[in-house]
Amino acid sequence: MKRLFALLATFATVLGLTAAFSPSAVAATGCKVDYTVTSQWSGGFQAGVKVTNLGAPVTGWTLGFTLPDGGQKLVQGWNATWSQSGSAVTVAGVDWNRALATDAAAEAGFTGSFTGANPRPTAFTLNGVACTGSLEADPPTVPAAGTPVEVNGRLHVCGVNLCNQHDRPIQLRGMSTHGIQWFDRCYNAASLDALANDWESDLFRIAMYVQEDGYETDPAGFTSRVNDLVDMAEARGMYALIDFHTLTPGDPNYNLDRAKTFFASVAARNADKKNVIYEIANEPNGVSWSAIKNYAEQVIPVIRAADPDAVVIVGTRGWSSLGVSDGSDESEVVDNPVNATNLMYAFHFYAASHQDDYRSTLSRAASRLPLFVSEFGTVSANGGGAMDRASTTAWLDLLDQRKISYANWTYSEAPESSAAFKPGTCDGGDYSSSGVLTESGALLKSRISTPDSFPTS
Ligand code: IDC
Repeated sequence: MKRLFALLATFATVLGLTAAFSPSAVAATGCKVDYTVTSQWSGGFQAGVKVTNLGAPVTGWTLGFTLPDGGQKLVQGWNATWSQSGSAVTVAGVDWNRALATDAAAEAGFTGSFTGANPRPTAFTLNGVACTGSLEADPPTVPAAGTPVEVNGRLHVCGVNLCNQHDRPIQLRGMSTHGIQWFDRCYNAASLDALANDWESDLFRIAMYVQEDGYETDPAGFTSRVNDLVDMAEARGMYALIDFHTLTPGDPNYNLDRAKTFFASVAARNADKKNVIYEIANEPNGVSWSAIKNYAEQVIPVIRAADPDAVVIVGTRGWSSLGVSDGSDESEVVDNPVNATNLMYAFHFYAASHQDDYRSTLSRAASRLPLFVSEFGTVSANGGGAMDRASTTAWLDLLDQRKISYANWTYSEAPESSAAFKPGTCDGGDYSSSGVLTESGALLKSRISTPDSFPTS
């Protein structure tokens, strides 16, 4: 009886794999699989799977593998169509990664739950052929020539992703200024050169506080400074994220008139640029999602009237936590989205304060909503305290897997552990040597400066 059951299970597995073949797919003659657990927490994990086709080119691929014991389950996958039947997992390529030339690779990932140990899955197959191959070394990836803006051009939202001019998902990695009313002197030719050239940053977020001696005290002056910083980012091939940094009071409607005035002006002035993204409310707090949505639906048309194509980011409830910090979750947004296109939702976290429950919300929400981590810290939510390297690494691995863009708080010399530079750095002209970096700055520079893999076709 037990034997028969096992036989039936094997048969079902084979059927499951076969049924998922794309009709035009050709069997691959060999393959190699790299399986990496990128983070693990109590009862859950996240893993990446890279399958390299060592055989003839295929026009469609289906990867199969077996989860090691009854306790492991697929929760959610991305960059492919994922399904599980018993212990057999089937992963089928999607439109943009379906064809695999000889030696080409496709990458996908998933989150899973587990009990007991969490060993590697077994019996990897590509179109039914066992993946036993290995390569001496991975072929070198050649980053596309050109600056991030040259390679990617004008951006748009595609499904839950941020897409480039080739309509392919990309991730932008970069840094946020501190409040420009306080640390303006840190943003100059030398520091922007360092960000573009040494950090190889894709993104520069311009945090323009509205209160706390910010925009409300000098609308014309702050508008003009933001525009100058947009130009400085553009000249270096970086995207500029214009952040209307509302924080206290937490209801963005308090600043509705100011937002309309500000965005009408910056959107008209920057409409022809390819590098501008608008973030209309930094961190709503103490306010309902419906009030935030109402604000967004009044500000977005003002931007669209002047600049119809740009991507807009809207903050979410509970300090842009998708509601988690208020005891809610992303369902309030999924069920009642902002009535606008080309829109992304902000998700912010501080790695020492926000951990597994926030990560699982992000993992879940990322397949339902276009998300942009327009601000995060490696430290506590007050901007200080010890850097949490393990949590920051788990977060950044997750964002990399999902191609979720991010900006780190802060590219500044503020006397707090979230700042990338040591106090006094902005007195001199050196933003490049390792001696000027804090622990957080060194970690972020090492993450951001790895080569981008922007698709170019
Ligand atoms: C903090 C700054 C700190 C400043 C404070 C009040 O690091 O120097 O005194 O704001 O303006 C956020 C906010 C961001 C906060 C940051 C750290 O978007 O403005 O900056 N933080 O507390 N959300 C979560 C954390």
